[in-house]
Amino acid sequence: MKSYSIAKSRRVRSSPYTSRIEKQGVTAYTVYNHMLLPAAFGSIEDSCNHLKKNVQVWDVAAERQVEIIGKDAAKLVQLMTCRDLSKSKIGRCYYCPIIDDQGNLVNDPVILKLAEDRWWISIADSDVIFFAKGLASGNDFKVQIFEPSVDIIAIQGPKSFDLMEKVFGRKIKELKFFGFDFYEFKGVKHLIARSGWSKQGGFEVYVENTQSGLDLYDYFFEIGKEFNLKPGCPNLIERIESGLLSYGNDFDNNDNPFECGFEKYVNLDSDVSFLGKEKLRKIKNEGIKRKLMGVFIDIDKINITKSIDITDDKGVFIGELRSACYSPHFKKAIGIAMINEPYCKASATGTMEIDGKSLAVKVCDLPFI
Ligand code: THG
Repeated sequence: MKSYSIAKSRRVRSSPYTSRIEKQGVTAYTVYNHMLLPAAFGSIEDSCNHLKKNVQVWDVAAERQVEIIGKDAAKLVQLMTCRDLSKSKIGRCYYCPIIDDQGNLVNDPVILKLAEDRWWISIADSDVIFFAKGLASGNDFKVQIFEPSVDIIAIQGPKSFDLMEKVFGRKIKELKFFGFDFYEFKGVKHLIARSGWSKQGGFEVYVENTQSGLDLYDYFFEIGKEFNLKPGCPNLIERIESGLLSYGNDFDNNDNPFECGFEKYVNLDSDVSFLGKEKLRKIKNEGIKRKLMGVFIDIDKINITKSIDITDDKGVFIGELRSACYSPHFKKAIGIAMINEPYCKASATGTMEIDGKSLAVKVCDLPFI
């Protein structure tokens, strides 16, 4: 396959860590929230194996924050998500589908409650800031909405706990999953959450003091040898095996949260008000007609750049493949597909065509592992 370089510009923003990851051998970027997001450091299979056993430091500055602050901040944040945040606590992260007036998905961020009147929405790849500003303006909410200067470094993998203890001390190991607190590095406090876009365990440092963040980045690699630390990035194979969904790839604004398996984050029975609530109630009562499922594909190399139709044995459309990779764990290709009723159940089968070849597809539940 021919490869191209990416034309950088002000519009395709770099991160504070870009020059570092380029020295460290980044080989592919994607663009996420109008920013460079590393996509590979050489073989993604090797990186996946390394991530499952060791620890990696990732430049995930492209996970941008939308800060909402002011008297009506909590009201606005609640209006945007179908997850009931009325009992939410300061110092906690919440995975929250953002929903529009039609009950469709706008984003699937992690939301951090910094104070009763101050929130960060740590967004996936869509312009939540304009959605928030439109709602605030239309409802005359007393809030300020902006993108703060925050550039996340993720530390992921089973050895992340020992690496982080060495840098921040024993207390960091007491942090609960999706909790956050402030920890000091050389006299500068950093907000650190136990979270990250892998299922291998880890942390995310929300860097506000850029110089200290760069020092921290370098310090990880200074002391990381004993943990076999390597630079990395969100890994396509690991995230598909783990069933971590990607907005824009696996689902988008044409899909609703029930179709995407987000029902546990849809709270229709509480009395909080949010956009699309009645639409979601209707969708729930009528039942969904399709669902995101896992698929095994009978091929050993796959790299898709658009969705691919899946058909039944008569050639009738039954769904579409939206993400895929070769899985070393299963020794075959796996993917995430939106599958119609009645095929959206484990063991259903179909067919797909790639490069003129007809391939057998078998449906399964998510997550794979
Ligand atoms: N970290 C931060 N911001 C982010 C991401 C992140 N913004 C973009 C993107 N990732 C948002 N998408 C997700 C998807 C899944 C999870 C986090 C962000 C996730 N899910 C856990 C799971 O599925 O097991 C836990 C969800 C839960 O609370 O139940 O971690 O990675 N800062």
